[in-house]
Amino acid sequence: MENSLPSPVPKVGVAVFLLKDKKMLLGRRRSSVGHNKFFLPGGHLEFGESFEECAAREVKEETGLDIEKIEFLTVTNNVFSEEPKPVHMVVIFMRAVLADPHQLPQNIEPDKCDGWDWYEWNNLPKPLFGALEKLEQGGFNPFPSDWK
Ligand code: IPR
Ligand code: MG
Repeated sequence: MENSLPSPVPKVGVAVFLLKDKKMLLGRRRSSVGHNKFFLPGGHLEFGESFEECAAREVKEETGLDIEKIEFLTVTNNVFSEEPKPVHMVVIFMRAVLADPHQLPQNIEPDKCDGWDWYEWNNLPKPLFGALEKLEQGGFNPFPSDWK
């Protein structure tokens, strides 16, 4: 029998632009992929899940927040060859708002994130995780055109 390791396969992640006033929620990652870089709440798509279900579940698991008006925005294809081991991640970007605007984010998974805070799109903390950096540098705007 041939003694070879299975080939790595691309993974699917869902990230959420959670919008509030002129800001969005970001945290500094403690996970091995994107360690120390700022990114949106989100995580891996589970078997059978819709993008909307994944977005709501990941935001709840990581921040304790309930979200609504969840909608698809865009997708990026990312190969992180510089990570401890190479990772190929297709990231589905969703947009959402707080179900109750008075909710406050909690850092429910402190092993994965330093903490959550609200940042303006034109004044984001650095360094950004590559998938988000790509969108920012490409001039992407996650806010609806009629956002007040
Ligand atoms: P989990 O699923 O643990 O939240 O994974 P993650 O935060 O490393 O997310 C990976 C997919 C992201 C980059 C959209
Ligand atoms: Mg996550």
